[in-house]
Amino acid sequence: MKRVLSGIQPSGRLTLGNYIGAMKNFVKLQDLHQCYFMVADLHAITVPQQPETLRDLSEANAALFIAAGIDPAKSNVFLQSAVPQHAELGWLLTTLTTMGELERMTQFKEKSNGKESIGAGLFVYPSLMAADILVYNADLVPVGEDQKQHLELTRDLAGRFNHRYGECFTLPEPYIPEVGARVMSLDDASKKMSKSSSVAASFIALLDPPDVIRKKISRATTDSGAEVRYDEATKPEISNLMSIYSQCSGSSLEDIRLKYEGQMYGGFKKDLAEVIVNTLEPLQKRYYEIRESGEIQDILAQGARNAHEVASRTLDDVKQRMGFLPSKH
Ligand code: AQP
Repeated sequence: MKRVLSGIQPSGRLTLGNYIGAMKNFVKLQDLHQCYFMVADLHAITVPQQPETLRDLSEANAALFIAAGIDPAKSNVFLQSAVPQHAELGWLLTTLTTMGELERMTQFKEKSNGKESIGAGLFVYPSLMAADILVYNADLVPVGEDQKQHLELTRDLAGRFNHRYGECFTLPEPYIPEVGARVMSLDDASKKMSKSSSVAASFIALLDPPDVIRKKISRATTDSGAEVRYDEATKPEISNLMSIYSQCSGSSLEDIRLKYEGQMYGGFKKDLAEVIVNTLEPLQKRYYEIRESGEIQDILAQGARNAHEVASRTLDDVKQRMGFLPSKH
């Protein structure tokens, strides 16, 4: 049995990109491995957040994890901020990370681009992400394609620590879906679908009502042709819609191409909207039940207790190796 860690920032309402790129694999992996899934609230504050919104999104996103099929009897679901070892190991690993490594991170370049004032937290974000993973000695990290570079840095930091202080950390492997690892924006297929986008038409939120989903898909940008064919280079918009269709329906890209051969985009888009609505309907129903029941508080508390147990053992070992005196409390 391997250990699995992943998390999603409560920086917006979870999207179909988060679901296809990461959450579907969370659900798949929990039957085989020991899983830790966190609401990454400490990461979310690397860009400004309204306290009320952060609280609301943290709870809503945790409920969406459960609604999407994460079973609290199998997986540990918790808030990152409820397990203080993340932040402490984050600091220790920051001291092992070089400025050059952080400057090369494409997510930092994208998120800081054009901003006058850039928080230092955004810069050191990857060291905290490394701590999230290494504090559980995770073997596998289910993420979308955009997180691959951060995972590589995590492996480098684990190797660097082990080299300096002796074998302590497992080198984690990314676990990335073959189709849907990078779901693109509905209005611009050169950008990934993002939950923090200010353009609501660019993403499908997991809680979007059916009519909103239909409207967003019917307005999704496509090329001026009429061929439903997967080709990321020349038909990025249709390719994106096809991979969403494939991930939500289970049909292969080739089956989808054959089904819509000789048809215009309209019919394909109409069916795609229904495929998405059918995927999200049970999730939305379960979400509202969970919110109503109030059970999420207990789930998060139990998840944090279990996470704390493993994380504190790792941190004690790390601090002893680095030369800190044991603290008595
Ligand atoms: N468009 C996407 N396609 C596939 N996977 C995606 N993920 C995010 N967007 C897509 C995956 O979902 C997880 C969420 O990670 P995160 O919340 O730490 O931040 P992110 O990667 O920056 O995701 P967002 O939705 O774009 O958030 P914001 O807008 O706050 O930056 C990761 O596993 C990610 O790969």
